[in-house]
Amino acid sequence: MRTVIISNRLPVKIIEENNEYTFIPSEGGLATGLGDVYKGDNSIWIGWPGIEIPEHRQQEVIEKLAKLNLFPVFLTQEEINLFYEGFSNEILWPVFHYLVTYANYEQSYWDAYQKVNEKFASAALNLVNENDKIWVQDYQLLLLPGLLRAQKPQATIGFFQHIPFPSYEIFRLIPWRVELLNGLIGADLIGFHTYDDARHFISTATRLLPVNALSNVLVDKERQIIVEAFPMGIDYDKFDELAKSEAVVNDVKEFEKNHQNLTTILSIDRLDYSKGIFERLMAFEQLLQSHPAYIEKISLYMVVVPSRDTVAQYKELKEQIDQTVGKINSKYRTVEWNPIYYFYRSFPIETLSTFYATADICLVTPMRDGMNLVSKEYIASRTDETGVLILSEMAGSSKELTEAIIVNPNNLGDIMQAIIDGINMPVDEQKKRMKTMRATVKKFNVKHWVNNFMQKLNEVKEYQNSLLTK
Ligand code: GDG
Repeated sequence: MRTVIISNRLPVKIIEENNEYTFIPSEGGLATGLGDVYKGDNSIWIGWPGIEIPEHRQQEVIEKLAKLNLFPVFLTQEEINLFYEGFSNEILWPVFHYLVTYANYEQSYWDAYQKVNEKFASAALNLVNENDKIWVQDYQLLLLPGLLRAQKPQATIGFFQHIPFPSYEIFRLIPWRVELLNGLIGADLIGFHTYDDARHFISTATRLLPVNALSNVLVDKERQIIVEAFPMGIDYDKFDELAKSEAVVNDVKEFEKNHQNLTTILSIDRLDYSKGIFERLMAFEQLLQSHPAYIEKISLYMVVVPSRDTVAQYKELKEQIDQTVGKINSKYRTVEWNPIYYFYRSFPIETLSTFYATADICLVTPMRDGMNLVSKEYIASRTDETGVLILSEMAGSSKELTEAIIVNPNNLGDIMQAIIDGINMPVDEQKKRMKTMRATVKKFNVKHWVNNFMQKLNEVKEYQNSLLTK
C-alpha cells in the first residue's frame, strides 16, 4: 500500500537563481521522520512548494518535484495572505494556543481557508488510489479529511495536529467551529501530541456535533473515529552523532577555553508569542537584579529564528524583544562581559549542535507548545550526560521529560529560581536526570512516532473493513 502525505508545505527549500528553480530537501523534523515513507516505493507527498510560482513556470516545477516523489499545490500570493497568514496564523494559531485576544475573525480569511482546502482536496483526488493510506498534517488542513471522505467514502485517512487542541470553552469561540470539526472527523484516526489534547478534542466534538464518545472512539452514525496521543520524537541519532563530530567537539573546546567560569544558558525558538521569549527575558533580568552575585557569571545565548514577520503581532513582539535585550545589556554589561548574546537569524544545524553541546542550561519556557522539539534536541546533544533542562509545564514534551526542572512560564519567580537551581545542580544529579531523559528521547524517536501512527491507522482500517464484511 502507498502512503500519501499531505501538508501545507512540501519538505523542500526552494532556491531561485538565474531564472532557475532548485529544490533542496529540508532537514526539518517532520521531513526527516517521514523521509523513509515518502522516498519509498510509489509513496508521495503533496503540498505547497513555499513560494508563489507563476503559471508559465508551473510545469517545470511539477517535473522537478516529481523526481523527489513530491507533488505541488500552487497557491497565489492572495491565497497565501488570506489562508496561511490570515486564517491559519491569525485565527487558528492564537486560539489553539489560548491567546484568544490575538484572533482576527475575518470572513475573507475563512473564505480563503475553505477554497485552499478544496484546492488541496482536488490535487489529492487526482493522485490517490483506492488502497492508499492518506496522512494529513496539521491545522492548515482541518477541512481536508472531510472533503476527501465526501468523495472517497472508503479511503483510509489519518490526521495529525502538531499544535495543541484547546478546551471546548476556547474552541467554541471560533465562528466556524462546527465546519472545522466536521472536516476533522472525516479522518479515521486523529492524533495529537498529548493525552490532554486528545481529551479536549473528544469533549469538544461531543458538545458541538451529533457524535458520541466511547472512551477514545467517536461514533458518527455508522463510522468510528479513533482519537489518540502520539507524542512526536526527534531524529536522536542525528543530534547525538553531530555533537560527537570532530567539528562540533573542537568548537565546544574552543568556546570553553575562552569562557571559563561562565555558566551558559541557551534559548532557541522561532519568533512567536506562544514561546514565552519576552517573559523569559524578564525572568533573566529579575535574576540579575535580585542576585547581583551572578553578574559576570552567567550569559544567556538567545537565538530567535525569524518567522511570520508580516503578521502585526509578530512585528510588535520582535520590537519588544529588541528593546528588552537592549535595555538589559546596556544596564548590566561590563567591559569584560555580556549578559545576553542575541541572534535574530537561523543557523546551520552544525552551529545549532554546538549551541546545544556548550549550553550548561537550556531554558525552554513556552506559554503553550504542542510538543517542543528543541527540548528533545538539547537532550540528544548532551553526549557527556551533563546539562540542565528547564522546561515549561505547558510544553507537550514536559509530559515525557519529567526529570527536567519543570516551571510555570507565567511565574517569573519560578523561572528565576529554576535558573539558580540549574546553576547550582551537582554534576551527579545532572547526570542522573540526563541519563533517564536521553533514554526516553532515544527510544521514542521520530521513527517510532511514524511507525506507531501508521500501525494504528492500519489497525483502524482493518477493523472498519471487518465491520463492513459482517
Ligand atoms: C511546531 C509546534 C511541535 C530552530 N532554530 C533553528 C532550527 N530550529 C529548529 C529546531 C526544531 C524546530 O526548528 C522547532 O521546532 P519546535 O517543536 O520547537 O517548534 P515549532 O516550530 O513551533 O513546531 C511544536 C512541532 O511543530 C512538531 O510537531 O513540537 O509544538 O509548535 O527542530 O531545531 N533549525 C536550524 N537552524 C536554526 O537556527 N537548522
